[in-house]
Amino acid sequence: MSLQTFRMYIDGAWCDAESGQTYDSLDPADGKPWAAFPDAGEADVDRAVTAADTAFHSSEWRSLTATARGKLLRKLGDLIAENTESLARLESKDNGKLIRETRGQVSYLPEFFYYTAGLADKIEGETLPLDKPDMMAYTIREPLGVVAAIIPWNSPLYLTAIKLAPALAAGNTIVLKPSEHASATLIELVRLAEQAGIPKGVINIVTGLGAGAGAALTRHPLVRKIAFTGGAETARHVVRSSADNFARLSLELGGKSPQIIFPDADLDSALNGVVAGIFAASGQSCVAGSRILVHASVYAEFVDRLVARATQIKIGHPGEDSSEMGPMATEQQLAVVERFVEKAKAAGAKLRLGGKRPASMHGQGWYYEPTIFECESIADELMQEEVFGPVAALIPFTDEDQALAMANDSQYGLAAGIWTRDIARAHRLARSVHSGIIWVNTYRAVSAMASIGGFKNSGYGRESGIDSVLEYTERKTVWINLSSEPMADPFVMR
Ligand code: TXE
Repeated sequence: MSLQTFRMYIDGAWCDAESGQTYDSLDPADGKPWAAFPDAGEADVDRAVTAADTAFHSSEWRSLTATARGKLLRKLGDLIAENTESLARLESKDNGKLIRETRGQVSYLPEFFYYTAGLADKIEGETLPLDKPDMMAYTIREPLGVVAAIIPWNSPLYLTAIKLAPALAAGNTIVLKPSEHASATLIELVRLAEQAGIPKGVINIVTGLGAGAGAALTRHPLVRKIAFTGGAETARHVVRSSADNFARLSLELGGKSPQIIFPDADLDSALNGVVAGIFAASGQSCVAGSRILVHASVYAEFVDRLVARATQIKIGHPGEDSSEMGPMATEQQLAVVERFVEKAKAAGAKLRLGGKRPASMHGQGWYYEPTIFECESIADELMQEEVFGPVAALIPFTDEDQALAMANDSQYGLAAGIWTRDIARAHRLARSVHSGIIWVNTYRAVSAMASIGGFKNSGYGRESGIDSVLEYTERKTVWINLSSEPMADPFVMR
């Protein structure tokens, strides 16, 4: 079967890599190649960044008012809304995520563009109450220049929307680099941006491998900001690259998020929250609730109920509406999960469910069963390391102090779920758990109005929400001398 071919978009033109090289994308549901993408090299990346820089300084882009930029983003949101089903199907094919999930994500995607479009003309400066009566000063928020957006494979459209919309709302230009494992939907997004009338060079996309196109992009001297979502090891390369160009950084790096279940919680609801947290998207979610801390008085009952519930999960082709868990997105990620599971077994963690590929999907791609372990210690690898797969690790706690200590005993700090009906306890823990998102009696809730981002090794910077546009601006201070006196002694600071 011939492969579907995609092209990159640089300076308003669709193109191949200068070298003519391509890479294949594999369908996680059968492991077979289905599409080919240009494998961009240094020269292609340089062309894309130069085009973005030229567009940034062009009168066409600079003379657009912030309100007009907002209108372009709204138009792009409308076009996404008109193409929800095809985008959702494509993303499901590309990264193996359930069509139920991609449809839900893409249906909400326009909201990020509408909300951020509204922020474009509300980027305001301040007048400073100076301690110098003869002077006044005010500030202006200016765009940074070329933004490099490095996107992973787990939720390409969503993770791009929360970078692209604020970058453009603030007046920057952008070069997108999708993951080599899931590049297709970002190309379609750029096609819609072209239709929306976004001027040439403002959005560019280079497809390619991380060590090639990704590294060339993040170290390019004209890049002024890098917005990165991905793994911690790759982030370290990106941070080192930014030592060359001093680009600003925002990093969202995943986590090992705790779900804390108290005995007074609605346990039916907590059960669903735990299933959503670790088995939705086959656990390939930055906010996966992968360590589950349960009060000792309900621990045994909760584990049994979780095992019973997870046994019912319907593993199936991601494109079928009835499937509840699809494959892992890549063969490498499946191997990562298998390695973690084997090590946990060898270390003596108690396997309660799964721990293998499902026999029902034999020979059909990269599926893995919902897997449940009981751990002895919060120091166990499964309690500390991000697996990024459908592997839940449970442990009992005896009181709130111990639950808090366990929750914070982590290198990560992205999200946490707290399940209790005790309102004071919920607020106490919301204050003291070190993570960027706290969900009380819910999990995996997302809104354009709410920021996401981590503490500790989960990264820094915030995306989405009212401040997201400010992350793509720099403050400038303007001083005005109000005095009619000539400027005095030039050798004294004023
Ligand atoms: O991601 P990478 P990988 C975590 C998860 C997973 C691990 C590794 O634990 O097991 O990361 O996943 C580009 N310079 N998350 O290896 O490498 C790459 O091409 C510049 C958490 O697939 O981080 C892709 O576009 N760019 C996460 C992007 O970085 C480089 C989502 C992410 O790939 C590069 C995914 C380089 N040297 C994985 N090397 C989350 N936070 O949701 C690679 N890239």
